[in-house]
Amino acid sequence: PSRPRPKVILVIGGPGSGKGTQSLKMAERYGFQYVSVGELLRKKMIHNATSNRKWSLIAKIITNGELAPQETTITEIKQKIMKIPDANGIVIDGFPRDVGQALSFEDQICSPDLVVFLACTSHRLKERLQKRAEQQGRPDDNPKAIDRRLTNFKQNTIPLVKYFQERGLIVTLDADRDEEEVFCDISMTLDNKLF
Ligand code: UP5
Ligand code: MG
Repeated sequence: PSRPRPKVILVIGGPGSGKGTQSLKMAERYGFQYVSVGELLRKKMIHNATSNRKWSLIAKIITNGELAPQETTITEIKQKIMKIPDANGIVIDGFPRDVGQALSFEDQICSPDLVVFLACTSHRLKERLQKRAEQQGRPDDNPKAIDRRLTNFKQNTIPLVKYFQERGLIVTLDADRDEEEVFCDISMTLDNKLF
């Protein structure tokens, strides 16, 4: 008999809400493959920005904290997912960003099994990103881009969360707490809803 399709979990939340941190923990505990859409786009833009006009434009967009074009993003995700070997599941970090992207993902790739929304106060988001900016320096961790990322998130998140709520796919977790506390809720949710 053919194997069932891997479970697909989407992790959404504001910039600095812990999407990367928690998705990696999920991948480790449940043997999921991990896909960070932001990382995918950043790698591609660094490789291609000097030689390719489309990607040099996208590099500017991302560095300013705006969203890359939807079709490019979907194409990148599709290519990445097709290369993934057999897996229990796939956890996708930082996608979708708005309802249009959600519709396009469902149309072109698949319906998610679960959406995890990491809810966090703006104050906490800023605090975490400022701290990270001092240590690492992602191109979009500057004050202006952080503000753009927060504004974009606020504008798009309510309709997106509502969209997934209406389909009974989303769990909202309080991500304003310690990493371990948040992950404890995530594992309880996954154990209950997916296995
Ligand atoms: N940290 C994490 N959890 C903590 C906790 N519970 N308590 C205390 N500290 C905690 O965490 C951020 C920082 O906080 C880290 O230093 C961590 O140690 C600490 P992280 O796990 O990195 O949070 P995350 O939500 O992943 O934050 P990130 O900055 O990555 O979020 P963004 O949404 O801004 O970044 P992403 O990479 O997803 O997207 C970047 C850009 O790519 C977008 O702005 C956009 O330009 C582009 N993009 C698209 O265009 N389309 C897409 O579909 C996706 C991305
Ligand atoms: Mg991240």
